[in-house]
Amino acid sequence: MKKQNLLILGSTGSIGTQTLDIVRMHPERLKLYGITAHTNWETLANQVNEFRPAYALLVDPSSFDKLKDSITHDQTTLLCGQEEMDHLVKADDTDTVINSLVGFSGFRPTILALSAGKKVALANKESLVVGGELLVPYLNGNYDCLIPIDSEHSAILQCLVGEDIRTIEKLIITASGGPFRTWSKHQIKKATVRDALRHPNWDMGSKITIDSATMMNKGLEVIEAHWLFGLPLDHIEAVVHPQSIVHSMVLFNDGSMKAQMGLPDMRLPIQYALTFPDRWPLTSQHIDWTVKQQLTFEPVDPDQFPCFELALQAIETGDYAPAVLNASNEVAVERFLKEEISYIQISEIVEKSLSHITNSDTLSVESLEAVDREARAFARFI
Ligand code: MN3
Repeated sequence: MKKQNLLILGSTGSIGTQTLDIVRMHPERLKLYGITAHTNWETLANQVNEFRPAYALLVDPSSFDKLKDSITHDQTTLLCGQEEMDHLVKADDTDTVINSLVGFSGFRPTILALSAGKKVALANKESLVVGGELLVPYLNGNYDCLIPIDSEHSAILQCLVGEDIRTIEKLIITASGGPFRTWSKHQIKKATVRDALRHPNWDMGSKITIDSATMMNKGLEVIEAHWLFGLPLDHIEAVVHPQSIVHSMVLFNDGSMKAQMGLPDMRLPIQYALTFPDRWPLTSQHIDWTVKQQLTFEPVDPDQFPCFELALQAIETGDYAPAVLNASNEVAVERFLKEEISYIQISEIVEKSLSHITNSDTLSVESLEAVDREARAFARFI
């Protein structure tokens, strides 16, 4: 059997390192062709020494010498800089691009990979949130070329195997509710960075953990589902499910509802994105049905999570609004993590950015990048 050649964009992050766990478990079927990191040269060096991929790329030039000096063999070609990433994405030997870049920077590689006919396993939800309209033409109405790693969307995809898309009544995306689910509005006003980083069920990067606390993440995921599954917004719903066991659900037109369940473990959606529509074995923890289990569901409280509402408004406005939403949120989260602004100012910055920045140009990669820059500059100084 021919091995699947993988290129992991962002191999040193949470999704990247868990993807490498999957590669370790299936050496007979998966081959690491290339890995890239932004600045973390030490972890990248360890990965190069262990896996000996054909290529390794560090975006940050200032640490490139340190990376070179840490490599113990000569089987890997070392590259530096953003432009080289484009070549790796399009390379003949790349079968699958695992895009686990954080933020809007992941959009360009996604569209490049799809246009080059590569399979994309997508953890970078911003690609779809910001540029969904430009990606849709590459999807050809099937799910083989752009496969979500996001656990909710992976759950939906797993529920849809064997189903006719026209029979879908609703997609129901579950949300843990984050650390502030039970906090009053008054308490939330005083929330610190430490409070917001304390996610109850998932261990993830800091950007997405803050997005989970504000529930911006769930808003982005509704937009992501809208483009990925080609359904209008009124067919997509979010529900709070604090145990994070049901990863999402699909309601069909005969009233039947399918759910995909499991203990939270990102390795499952990562592996499924590589094997879809097949399943491979994965050693993991299972739900123990011999002890009492309680699964609960509650509606999203829009008052408590203004970011969720802002995301829905942005996709309803369409055009550049999701790009403004995403860019201003990325900056606001950065500023919150640096303790420059308070927790509630995250949604205020996003709201102000949405009402200030508009653009009437025809949608293109370049115009989205221009709006992204403008929104970032705006969000940085208010
Ligand atoms: Mn998710």
